[in-house]
Amino acid sequence: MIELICGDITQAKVDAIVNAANCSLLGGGGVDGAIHRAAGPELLAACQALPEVDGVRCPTGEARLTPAGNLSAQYVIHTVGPIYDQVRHPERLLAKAYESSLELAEQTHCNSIAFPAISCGVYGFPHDEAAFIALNTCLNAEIPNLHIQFYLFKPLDLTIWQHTLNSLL
Ligand code: AR6
Repeated sequence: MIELICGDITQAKVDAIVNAANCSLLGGGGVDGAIHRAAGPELLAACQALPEVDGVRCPTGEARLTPAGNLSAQYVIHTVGPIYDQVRHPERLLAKAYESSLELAEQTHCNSIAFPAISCGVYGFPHDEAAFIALNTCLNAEIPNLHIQFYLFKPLDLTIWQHTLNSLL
């Protein structure tokens, strides 16, 4: 089941909240900053404890799991979407970011997960294209009984996601 919500993802009542992070997993602006502020310093400490190679804790398209600090969720799944105009196949990497996050949710037996619009902020992904990839990937994931929420921050994004979901169903 996919549910579309206009609002702040830090308020989501789900097992896992997905963070649109950067490869360092050390925080940033946008939704990443909001999640770290709401979760508190325990989240940053959990990220710092993850293995890193040359400062990279999570390559683009992959995902990593941590506890969620002060958030009501049990886990934060940190994933890294592509910077739209800096990679050859941004659509493949965006789909992979969603797939990697869903795999971690399944492995950890989550019943519910909340996604933001990965790469749709400073990473510059066109929102209609991103909505199609996000929703199509989730619809094809076939994880039984996983309740998937999308938190769209801006009303216009909610409209785009709703329109895209209707066209895919
Ligand atoms: N709840 C839900 N969505 C939000 C929230 C929120 N509280 N705040 C912003 N958004 P962005 P990216 C939306 O830039 O493009 C960070 O600095 C926002 O309107 O957060 O993947 C990281 O550290 C947009 O639609 O993520 C990386 O360096 C969407 O979240 C970089 O930004 C994603 O925007 C990642 O860039």
